[in-house]
Amino acid sequence: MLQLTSRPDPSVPAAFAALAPRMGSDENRSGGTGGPATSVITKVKPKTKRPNLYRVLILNDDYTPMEFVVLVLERFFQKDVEAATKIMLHVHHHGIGECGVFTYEIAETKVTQVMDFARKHQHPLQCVMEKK
Ligand code: TYC
Repeated sequence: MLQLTSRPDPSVPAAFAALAPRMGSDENRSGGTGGPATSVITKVKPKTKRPNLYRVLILNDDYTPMEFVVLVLERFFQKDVEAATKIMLHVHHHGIGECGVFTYEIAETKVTQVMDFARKHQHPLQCVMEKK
């Protein structure tokens, strides 16, 4: 966005802008030097940023019961029984699979919840996160 400084600068809080000496309409033409009128062009950068996203993955093992993995996917990843079964079978056959994609703190919480739940039930199920 291009903007002339004769308009309020959105990056300067109003309280500070109010402290600056006000220029009369003739003063702004030359700054009192008798020189030509000048304008400073300011670029205002839009400040919205997309968050970093993380995949939460579960790993296959030989001991965790299939029904337990389906329960994990239903309980912590809001999957219905069909979607959960499909992910569980994908992991069973391919070794790893995606449970969901989340911002950092949510992904970290999911990993902790799954690991705590698996440990409590004495299953070796592993859950990890990776940056997308
Ligand atoms: N391979 C396990 C079994 O045969 C099932 C399983 C699926 C375990 C997915 C972990 O993330 C997993 N009982």
